[in-house]
Amino acid sequence: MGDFKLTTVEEFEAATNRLLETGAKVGADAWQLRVKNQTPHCKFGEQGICCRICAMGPCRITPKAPRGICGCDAHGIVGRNYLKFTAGGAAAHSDHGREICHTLYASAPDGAYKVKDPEKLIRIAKEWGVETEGKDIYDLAHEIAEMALLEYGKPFGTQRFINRLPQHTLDLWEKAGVTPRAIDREVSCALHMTHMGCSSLPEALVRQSIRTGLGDGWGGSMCGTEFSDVLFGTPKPIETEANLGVMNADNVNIVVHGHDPSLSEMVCEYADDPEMIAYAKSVGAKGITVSGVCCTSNEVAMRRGVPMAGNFLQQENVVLTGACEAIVVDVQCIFPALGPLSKCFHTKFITTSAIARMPESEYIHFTVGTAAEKAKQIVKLACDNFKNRKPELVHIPDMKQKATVGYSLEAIVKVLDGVTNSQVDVLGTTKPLLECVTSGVLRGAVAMVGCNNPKIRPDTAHIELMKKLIANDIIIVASGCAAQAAAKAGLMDKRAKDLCGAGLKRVCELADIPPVLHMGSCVDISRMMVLVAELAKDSGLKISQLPVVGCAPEWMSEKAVSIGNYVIGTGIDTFLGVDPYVSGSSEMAQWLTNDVRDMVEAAFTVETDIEKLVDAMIDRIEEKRAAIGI
Ligand code: BF8
Ligand code: SF4
Repeated sequence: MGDFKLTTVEEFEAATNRLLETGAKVGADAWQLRVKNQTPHCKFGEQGICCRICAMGPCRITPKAPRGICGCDAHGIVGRNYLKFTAGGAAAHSDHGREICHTLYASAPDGAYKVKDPEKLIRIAKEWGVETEGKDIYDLAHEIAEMALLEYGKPFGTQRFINRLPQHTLDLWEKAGVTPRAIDREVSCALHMTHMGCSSLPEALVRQSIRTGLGDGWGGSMCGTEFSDVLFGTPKPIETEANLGVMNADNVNIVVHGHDPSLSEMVCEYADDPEMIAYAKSVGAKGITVSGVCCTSNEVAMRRGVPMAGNFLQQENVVLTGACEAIVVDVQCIFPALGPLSKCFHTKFITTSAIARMPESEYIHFTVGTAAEKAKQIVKLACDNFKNRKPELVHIPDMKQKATVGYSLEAIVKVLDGVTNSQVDVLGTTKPLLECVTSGVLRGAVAMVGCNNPKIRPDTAHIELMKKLIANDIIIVASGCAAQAAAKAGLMDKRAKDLCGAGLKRVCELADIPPVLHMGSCVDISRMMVLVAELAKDSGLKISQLPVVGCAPEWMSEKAVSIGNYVIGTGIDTFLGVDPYVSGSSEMAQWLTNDVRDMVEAAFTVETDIEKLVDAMIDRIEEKRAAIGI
């Protein structure tokens, strides 16, 4: 293994503590302090039994007061809260997808946004029954973008991308009444159902949660992924680095944070511009380093190899280095804390979207039409800020790991073909991967996704689970902040193959891959859904029969709940390390962990003990293998 060694959570924490010392010197607040002020959390909120959807309340359920003023019981209140949570997540993901469709609609051969993967565009057009022969690629892009935008509000019919699923899943959905209609309709219907005096029946609320989630996963998120690929290129394996050590004290540091690649792609483009690099040198820096936080980081890492400064609970750390000239954000998962925190340093906190406005930020309204000009303005502003750095506050932890990222479905199919050298067609097939699984070389796969949450020691669950899974010959596909946790630890370094069981190690060697494959941002969990659909079709099995499970051990956001719903909705058992505020209703807990299986052949397991969680996943994978006789 040479000098390769994983970075431990203890080392992450030591680096963070050193940064918090700088923070204390300048009077900065930090999430570690705010968690203390918020603990213990409200018990009613924790159990999901507080209702404030009408002005007769708020109503809280206790043994003495088992019903709200309208008569709603704990099960109805918990169920409505759960559906609202899902709707918030589906709306956020899908609106991100919608923005990408608008960007595609504005693409032009001489504009800021071009079509970088015309083949993928043509493939989707054919899938959607659109004539492509002899058509100008930009005309086709605009036609497909408009069709995609109509998926959000079409009055009739269901989502186009669901035709990628095996017939069995479609039949199941029809029977259960969860086939997703227009994306906005599912969100809207969810909010209608949770209005005062509508649904309070757990079964109905769970059903619509699944349907709303499926509208996200097989609708809005899938549009986000597919059309980002068309615009910015379908990811291929690429080398990068991860953790705070990717920031460079000699350079102007720009950190991109958020989710929508329309902004970050442009910032990266201009940061690479020789004119801008010369400008950075003119202000005394040696160059410009762009690094990322959260999913925007995943997007630019997958396509450009831009290094990853960190994940969700590390966002304040980038400012605490004292070496961040600008943190540029678009939407989602951005701490409002960055406003006051950046004021303690020289950092410019630049917000760019009308969707995410925050106090104490500099707002540079970014639109597709003004993208080039605004991106240039942002890079220049960061360079101009270099001189305001306070050298006595600068400390960048010397901590980073190498990572190979960029495993889109297309890339996975291609690299795994190297294992068996079977024939591939245009998109390729998942047969080589299936052979590895059926032969037992690989026991199965886990999709590890989601956030950090202070309720779990940050990154511990991700890293410990991954270590044990790969040691048991279970390959991991990861996205979002889970993927960044893996990269920071070193699990996306190809040398991590030595931590695997003999079977997975062999696959890593033959295919030249790390044991944890970076599949992208959270909208890219749609890539995982297409992968399982392909595996099911290629094997003739049902999705629910595949030895594959999902896991979000440190999740925190509404988006994660929407994802959870579409992952189980697609037939994949999902393991959560944080309870989705349903412990206050035995009926809701029963529905989500058991009864929902009758609708979609999969359910949630909630387990806060990491050891038990990983063992439960391994057991489930082995049960599934035994059931199909492999
Ligand atoms: O969409 S994993 S903290 S960054 S919500 Fe957010 Fe969670 Fe990170 Fe990406 Ni996903
Ligand atoms: Fe209370 Fe019912 Fe109003 Fe909810 S809807 S706040 S339970 S009265």
